[in-house]
Amino acid sequence: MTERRSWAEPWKIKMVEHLRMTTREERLAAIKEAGYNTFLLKSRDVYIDLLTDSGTNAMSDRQWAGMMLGDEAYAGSRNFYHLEKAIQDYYSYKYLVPTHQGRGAEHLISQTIIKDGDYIPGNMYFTTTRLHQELAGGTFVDIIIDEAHDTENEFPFKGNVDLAKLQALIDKVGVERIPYVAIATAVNMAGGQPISMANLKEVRKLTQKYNIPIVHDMTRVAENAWFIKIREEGYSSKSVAEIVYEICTLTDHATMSAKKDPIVNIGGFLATNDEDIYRKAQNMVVVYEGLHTYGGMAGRDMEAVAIGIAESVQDDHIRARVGQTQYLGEKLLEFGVPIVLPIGSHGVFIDAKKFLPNLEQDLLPAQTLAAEIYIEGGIRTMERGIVSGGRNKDTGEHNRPKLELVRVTLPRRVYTQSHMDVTAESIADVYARRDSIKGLRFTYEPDYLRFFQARFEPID
Ligand code: PM9
Repeated sequence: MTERRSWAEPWKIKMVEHLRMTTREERLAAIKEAGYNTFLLKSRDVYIDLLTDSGTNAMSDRQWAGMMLGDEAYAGSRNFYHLEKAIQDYYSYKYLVPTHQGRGAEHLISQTIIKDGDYIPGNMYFTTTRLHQELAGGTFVDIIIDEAHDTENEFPFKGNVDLAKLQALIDKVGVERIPYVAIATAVNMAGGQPISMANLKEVRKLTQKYNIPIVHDMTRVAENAWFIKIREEGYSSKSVAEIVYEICTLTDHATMSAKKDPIVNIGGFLATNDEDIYRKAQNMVVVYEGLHTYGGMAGRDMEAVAIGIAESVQDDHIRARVGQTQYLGEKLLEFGVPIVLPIGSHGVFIDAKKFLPNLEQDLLPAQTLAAEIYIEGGIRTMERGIVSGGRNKDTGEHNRPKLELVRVTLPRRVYTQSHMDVTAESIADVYARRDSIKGLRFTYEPDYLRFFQARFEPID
């Protein structure tokens, strides 16, 4: 008997998509043309695309079959009712308002609940979420535990809320200025770090005392549930599906980018237990997204999401999904590459400050590193540091997140272990020549979510 059995993906490949290899010269030209922003590269110039796990997933044969059952009626599509049932059965929420993707739902909830001058405490910001809070007149306040800002701290639940920070904010601004607490599962900007069930229950207790609702960013809830299953006492014999359901019952409203956990290419929704919020959001969705029984999705898209939700909470699926991330992370650690610990759920996050210690934050180390990783092996990753942090909405100064990271993100069911090996080796080669790497500076900076469209040039 071997001491340890390997896991393997609970699927096999039915169709393949060819990848294009490029030369170093071609990549140098491509990244220059893209203003050293990996978001501006053409996909055909990318070999292994680890920019994001958002909408880049491979759907199953069942999901593709479901696409053929698309009921493209303008109103009352049967796929809407299937999706509504999936959200009730797997996530416990009563009411569904579909949207084209996650930020559509963020827009609806922010405009529905936030008033000018409000504060929204949350377990770390997310780019689109915070912008929608700000556009509605709110100010985001970070209440995540300090451990989350330390890339070397191996605390198993770095997505936890610091209850003292939450209480301090309530005492300072008053409960009437806090429309809700924003709780993300598998906290993206912290490195895909989970919140524990025990901590969520504490947050629930405190917020219920003050009658403050919880808005759950459930984009990667199943991945969070996996970590609860393997790390939290009392949960090892529960299924991921049971844990997901329990998490959701501890919250009031939820926004979902279905492009992640539910393994589709487009879609999202707002879900809630509150009839009043539901009515308001349902009315608003017809202004910004589409009728309330499709909200920007085709019937076939809703069908794929409904089937994907059921697939996403299967233990075997999540074990392999998170297992692939762990595999890549361990490979990078073997090469000595500094990454966020513990290894997260949906990607490996490289600590660019440690990787490029000679570059101060104003020289945009994570942006620079993402460009270098592309040049080295045609691998596309994403900056998650000062560029993603944007500017303070009141002072106009750069927000300076403590974490200056490059996210190497894994689409679901898309790449093989060999792609992970090539990725790790390629990043190790950049690490070997790290001393010669110089920084970047902005040449163009858009007003909103600048990381998507900003352009840069190398500093000589
Ligand atoms: N996340 C990601 O790559 C795609 C856009 S930002 C580069 O991680 C959370 C936790 C997300 C998220 C998107 C959204 C917005 C909300 N919450 O992209 O609008 O990770 O579907 O969702 C991205 P949409």
